[in-house]
Amino acid sequence: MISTTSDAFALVAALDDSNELKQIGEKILRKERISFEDGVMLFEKGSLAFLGALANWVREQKHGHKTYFNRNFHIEPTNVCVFSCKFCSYSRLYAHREEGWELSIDQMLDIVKSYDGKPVTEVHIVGGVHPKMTLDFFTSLLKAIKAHRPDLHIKGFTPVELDYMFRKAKVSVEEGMRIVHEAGLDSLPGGGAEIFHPDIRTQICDDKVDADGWLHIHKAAHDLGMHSNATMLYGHIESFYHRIDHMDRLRRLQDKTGGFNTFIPLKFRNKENEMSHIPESTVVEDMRMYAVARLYMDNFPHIKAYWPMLGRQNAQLSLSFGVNDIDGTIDDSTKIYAMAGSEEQTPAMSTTELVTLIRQVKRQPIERGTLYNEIRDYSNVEPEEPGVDPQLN
Ligand code: V47
Ligand code: SF4
Repeated sequence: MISTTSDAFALVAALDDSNELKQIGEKILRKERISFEDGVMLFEKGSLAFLGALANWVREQKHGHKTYFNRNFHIEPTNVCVFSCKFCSYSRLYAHREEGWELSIDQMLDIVKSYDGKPVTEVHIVGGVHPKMTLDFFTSLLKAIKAHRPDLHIKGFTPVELDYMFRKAKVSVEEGMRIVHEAGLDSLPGGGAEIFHPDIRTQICDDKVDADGWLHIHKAAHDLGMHSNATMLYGHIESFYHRIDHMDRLRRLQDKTGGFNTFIPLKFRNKENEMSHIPESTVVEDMRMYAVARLYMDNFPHIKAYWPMLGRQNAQLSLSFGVNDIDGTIDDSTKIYAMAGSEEQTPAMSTTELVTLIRQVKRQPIERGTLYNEIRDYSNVEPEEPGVDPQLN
């Protein structure tokens, strides 16, 4: 571990003899913001060791060894979708909707009820865009969940789903956000962002909400006091320039609102989709991605590795490359990544497994709520010991 800033300066000097990279490294260690060009340069020229040392330093300055996870489950209302994103392995076009699934409000409420008495704190609701699942349908769902379990944090719906619902209901973004918030929606997940730059977006997901529409919806949520996350789908046809452009748009909105909690780089997985001919990124590229994200997104408190997509060992590795959050128990309740070819075909981890995974790489496991309120520090809890923590599932 690099304990002091002077150690870090020495390390940066030793690791790289390119003057340009050294200057960027020193800027970071002085806690100055790096520029767009600096970001592209880090991707182009930064070695894994250089990026990793800096990103780990930033991570430890912000969070020490703390590594967050939560106890959550997903509800995927439908995989029928009117859109046709080329990277999506999960959706079935509306024209073939008999091949997909559509859950009723009662079925979704039954999923929530199946967690009665279990110490989950969050439900993550996300799915395809089904023309029959309207704003009214989802406000009824939100109200029903809140009536049943008021303390369960509902993180749900991407701007792709919200934009479609609001348009169909003929309400403005601001009005629509107010309606869903009042019905019980607590925060927004990060999905649907993909790559904002139109040169790439028009090639991979031409027909859904564009960058400005995505950012507008998150801004409207932040203006209501809600928090949200942001993702980026990387490792396909985008260049380093497009990745920095994407992060820069988010960084600028965050300067205005401060409403984002977490940035989540999502590795493109290539099974069973229209982009299957594109090879997946290597683990080295994945770690470089996390590291540059930590260095560029200076105003985002947290960087998350989503373990169902990355796999458990790579999620552990990412904790040395700027990541301080590995999402949650999930409970085998999402199909998005299994269908896209992830190693994790039935993603579920008990709290014991998550705690062990974090401890194995000498980090401090902290259970959090969705908004990063600390629920429990597992540093001194022996989860394997029977009887110590009756709540461990
Ligand atoms: O927007 C779809 C991605 C996202 C593929 O906010 C794919 O806490 C890789 O956003 N390869 C939805 N990725 C999931 C999401 C998310 C997940 C976990 C936590 C949070 C959070 C948000 O899944 C989509 C898209 O970018 N995706 N297909 C694929 N083949
Ligand atoms: Fe539909 Fe989302 Fe798949 Fe795109 S990524 S096709 S919006 S389910």
